Amino acid sequence: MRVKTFRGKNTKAVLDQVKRELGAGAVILSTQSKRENGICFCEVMAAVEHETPGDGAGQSGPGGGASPDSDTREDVMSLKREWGQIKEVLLGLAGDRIDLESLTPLQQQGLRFLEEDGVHRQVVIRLFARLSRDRDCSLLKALSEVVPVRALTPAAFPHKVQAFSGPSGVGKTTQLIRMALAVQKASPKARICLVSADCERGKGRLLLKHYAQLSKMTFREIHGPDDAADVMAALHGFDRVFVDLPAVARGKRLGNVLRELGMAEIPSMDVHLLLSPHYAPAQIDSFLDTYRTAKTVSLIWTKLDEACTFGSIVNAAESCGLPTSALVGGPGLRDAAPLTEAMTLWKLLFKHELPKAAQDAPRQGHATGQAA
Ligand SMILES: Nc1nc2c(ncn2[C@@H]2O[C@H](COP(=O)(O)OP(=O)(O)O)[C@@H](O)[C@H]2O)c(=O)[nH]1
Ligand SMILES: [Mg+2]
Repeated sequence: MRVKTFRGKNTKAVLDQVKRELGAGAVILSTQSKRENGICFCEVMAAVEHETPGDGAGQSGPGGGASPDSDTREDVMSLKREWGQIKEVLLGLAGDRIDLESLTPLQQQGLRFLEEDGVHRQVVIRLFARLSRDRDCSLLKALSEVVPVRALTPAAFPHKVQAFSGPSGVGKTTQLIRMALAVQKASPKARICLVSADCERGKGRLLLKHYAQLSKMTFREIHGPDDAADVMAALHGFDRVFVDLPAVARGKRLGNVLRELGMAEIPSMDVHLLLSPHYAPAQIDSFLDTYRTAKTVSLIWTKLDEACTFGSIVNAAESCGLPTSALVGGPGLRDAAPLTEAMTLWKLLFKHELPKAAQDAPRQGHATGQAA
């Protein structure tokens, strides 16, 4: 949900502005007449369910220009706090009605284990409800409905442009190189281009350039819309293009960054979001909010080797509905496994067993020779 505050001469002028910017579906949250430095104006807070193209979070001043504002962020935080409190009450009521004893001992043990491992109460309640409704449903089946799996292979994500997003240091550049090398190994003749759109941070850019040179792949940089247009014009010359996206600064969203870089219009682009289970739950919620775009297609979990609980993998999937596509259990180029089998994920969740490195796994997607 996007919340914006608009200001203008009078209510009608502001409501017209709300309609223009957020569309007819906007909901008015509050209307106030205010006075600042002797000037009277009207202030309207409005919300819209989905982000509209070209829209930036912020506040319109009396002059009409939108700019991020701490008041608006405060309003959003207060709405989130209120919603959190309402949710707590509802969950408390639902939780009181959970009778784990009505499930099989194995299901009870599974649900208790998930909750101890950090899976939110609301997800446990959802799983309980599913198991209670259908006595033949196994816990793993119920779980697979909450945490869908789609292996990070070219066949499962056939779009030519594959981009990697996520916070700084999560493992984007490393994962991009892994994937590019895997595609090259499976299809040695594939024409591959590595693109760094994270040009502020020299280290990642140089690493990509280095691997591109070593592996005879093309290397490009995107600093702004002109570079993005060049890459788009050259797309037909490549079979696969891998893009390293920048981490998003506080208060911004990836959608805005893609627009600023001129990348929002790149056709057939899949964006993967990399996260690590060792981020705090509130941090993961915030990253999901910041990095989710219309082009985001999967979650990749990295640094599993540094995490001690994995419940956030379930929570994030439940909250955003995106499939999990790969698990990364170490810094090495062979430490990642595309999730070709949901069982790998269940072993991680219930046994804390790290996925086998790509070279050890017998039938991992990248190595099976699927065409780029
Ligand atoms: N322990 C561990 N380190 C990782 C993993 N993935 C990446 N790294 C390391 O984390 C650091 C940051 O990775 P990088 O790909 O540059 O992150 P980026 O800033 O998101 O591009 C590097 O030293 C990587 O070797 C992982 O799964 N486990
Ligand atoms: Mg990087």
